[in-house]
Amino acid sequence: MAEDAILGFLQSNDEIADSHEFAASVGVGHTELENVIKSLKGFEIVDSKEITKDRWVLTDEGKSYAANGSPEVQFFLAIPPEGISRADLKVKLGAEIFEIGSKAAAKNKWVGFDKDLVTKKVGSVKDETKDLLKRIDGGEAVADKVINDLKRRKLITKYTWRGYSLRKGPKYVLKRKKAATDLTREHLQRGDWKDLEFKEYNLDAQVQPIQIGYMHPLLEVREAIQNIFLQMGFEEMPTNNFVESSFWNFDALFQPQQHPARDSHDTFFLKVPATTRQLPEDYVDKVKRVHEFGGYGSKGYGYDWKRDEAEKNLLRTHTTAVSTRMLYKLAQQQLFSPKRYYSIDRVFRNEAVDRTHLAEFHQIEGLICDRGLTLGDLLGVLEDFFSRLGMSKLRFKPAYNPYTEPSMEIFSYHDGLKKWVEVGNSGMFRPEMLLPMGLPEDVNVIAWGLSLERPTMILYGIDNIRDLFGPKVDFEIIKRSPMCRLGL
Ligand code: FB9
Repeated sequence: MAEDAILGFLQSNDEIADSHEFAASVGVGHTELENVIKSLKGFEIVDSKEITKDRWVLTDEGKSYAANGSPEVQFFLAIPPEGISRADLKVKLGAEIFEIGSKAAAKNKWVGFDKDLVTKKVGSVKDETKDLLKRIDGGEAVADKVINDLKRRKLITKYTWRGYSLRKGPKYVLKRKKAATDLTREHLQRGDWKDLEFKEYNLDAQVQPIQIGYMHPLLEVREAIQNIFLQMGFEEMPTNNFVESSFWNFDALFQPQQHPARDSHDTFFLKVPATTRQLPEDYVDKVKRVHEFGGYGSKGYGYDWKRDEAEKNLLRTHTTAVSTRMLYKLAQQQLFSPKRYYSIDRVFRNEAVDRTHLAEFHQIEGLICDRGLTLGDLLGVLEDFFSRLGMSKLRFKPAYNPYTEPSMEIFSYHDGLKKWVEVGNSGMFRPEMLLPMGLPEDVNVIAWGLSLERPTMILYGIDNIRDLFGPKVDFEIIKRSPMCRLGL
């Protein structure tokens, strides 16, 4: 109906100058007319120009004065010939009109105040404010001085009127062909496809956000890094045990029982169950001996190793505890076979928390177990692994881990941050860790680790770890987070 009205009017008129007036004349809402205009413009059936007009409209207060008179006139007209007390006049007018009206009426010298009595001082008054408001409401132009005064009193406000002027477009028709969105079997059968107008594809149309699941950034990066390990021939270790014994988390890695990391200030120990139920006894004896007396070329630590210390349960402080279990299991095989293992899972450390650190994080760990591996192999696999993460320039710095020798911190130059960034730690597991397991003497293990949170926060530009992990994560961030694109 609106469309026919527009096309019909333009057949015999050059222009529809004001879409608001036209909408009113055909009895439709301007929004409905606006939608029809946009559609007709999209098919070039009409040309439309957006027009804006600023005009003054009355505020709610202004409308009330235009209807009931200005406060000062209401104040004047409410005074009887014999006068009236302030209190009675306030009740009659209401506090707001009384307060505003009394000031303006006194300023205009229309009224007098004798103690509590209010009396008229003139016979009649003219309500100029009301007249001006009614003229503005009718669209009449008034002097700027008047506008400024009424605007200051918040009786009028500026309204920007948006509308359209319309003319025939290059593809004007009196009656638009039905716009089809799909070519159907019926169209082909009937043959009326020849007369159909097909809607243009609007490739810029904003699609409705679809309510689907969204991958958390950590899971995006985890999946990408898992794929890197899998492409490099690594298999995943079973890390589905957050609770570990101190034996597998520390002792089996040749980490001495006095090591500060084993203190409750750095480690979460369990109260229930406080101790592990079973350990591989013959292996425990070998671990005990290597700590106390050494062996395999090592002099050990020379302290009394305590089993009850090894039996304490804790939340694993690193996934290397799982790596140790896997290597021990590998060592029990009759025939040694080389392995490449990886894991990405949560570890827990009782350390101070801040914007980038929580008491837990996801550790990424890779290890290769084979005969004759050297530090060169470690450097090579690190170059390969990190280059797939998009980090080609690596530098290595000697470091210390209780269970690896040599050990190296890994640094990469980050072009975005324009600085060298520590991207992980690495090393070769010590013989005191590997030989008590029963691995052949010529077998070495090269390994490295990094966190999942650090790369994720850098890749997604998140500077507070609480925006990434924990109860305060904003799901909108997750919905908006792009796919993870490593290595670019
Ligand atoms: O992840 C770390 N940094 C990092 C990694 C990637 C990255 O990518 C960006 C896109 C460019 C950016 C930064 N780090 C290791 C280094 C530092 O962040 C460090 O301050 C914090 N470290 C954690 C532990 O700190 C309590 C990160 C975590 C870490 C450290 C060491 C290991 C694992 C995780 C390990 C190991 C290891 C060593 C030898 C044998 C087996 C495992």
